[in-house]
Amino acid sequence: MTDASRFLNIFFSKNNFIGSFNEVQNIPNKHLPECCFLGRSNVGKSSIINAITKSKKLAKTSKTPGRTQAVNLFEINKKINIVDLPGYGYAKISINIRDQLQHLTKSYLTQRNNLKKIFILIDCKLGIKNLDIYNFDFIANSNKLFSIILTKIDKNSKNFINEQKNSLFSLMKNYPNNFSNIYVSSSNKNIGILDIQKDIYNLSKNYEI
Ligand SMILES: Nc1nc2c(ncn2[C@@H]2O[C@H](COP(=O)(O)OP(=O)(O)OP(=O)(O)O)[C@@H](O)[C@H]2O)c(=O)[nH]1
Ligand SMILES: [Mg+2]
Repeated sequence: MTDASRFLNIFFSKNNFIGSFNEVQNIPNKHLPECCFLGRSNVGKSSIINAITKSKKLAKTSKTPGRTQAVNLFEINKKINIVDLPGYGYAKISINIRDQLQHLTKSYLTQRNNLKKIFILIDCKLGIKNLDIYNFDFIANSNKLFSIILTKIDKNSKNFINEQKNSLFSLMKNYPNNFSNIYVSSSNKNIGILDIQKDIYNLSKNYEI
């Protein structure tokens, strides 16, 4: 383990769960910079938060899609917030709840002023869906920054991962002012987690490590 990864693992393991919120105005900790994890249900948002924070059960994960149904706020080292958002695109959730969750997510993305960076997760095997593109457009129209994380790459070949990455890079030409980076990750195998930790750490500071 390198010094940088040891340092970051210690930084991120000082974490705590602040709460689950259904109204944006009730979310505390506005004084800290914040990043959030957005993506389809079951893409691995809660799992990657656990991988980043080196905590097995900080964010609740599930084999059943639709597990996270509120804005869940975690504070890291009293320096930065991480937010786990409800997933989208899960057909078995009632239309009523789906509308409520969509409204909550949209208000969060547009009204949360300390939100510095949005990580949009895409399941590498499934690739981009219409709802993902809808979210890229929505975020670009809200003048926010985002990076993409291709998840669960332990299930895919190197060639396939590169093809997915390249097609995403072409699509990102449409978002020159908002898109920053593409990460490839596996929470199960701890792949790509260090680079995401560095990115989040840098958001909590104004300099690069
Ligand atoms: N193979 C593999 N499976 C993963 C990985 N990350 C997550 N999973 C599995 O994918 C499923 C969903 O993971 P979650 O982290 O709960 O997904 P989520 O995006 O938070 O889902 P919602 O809360 O429903 O939106 C679980 O069964 C995880 O074990 C990974 O890197 N590789
Ligand atoms: Mg979840």
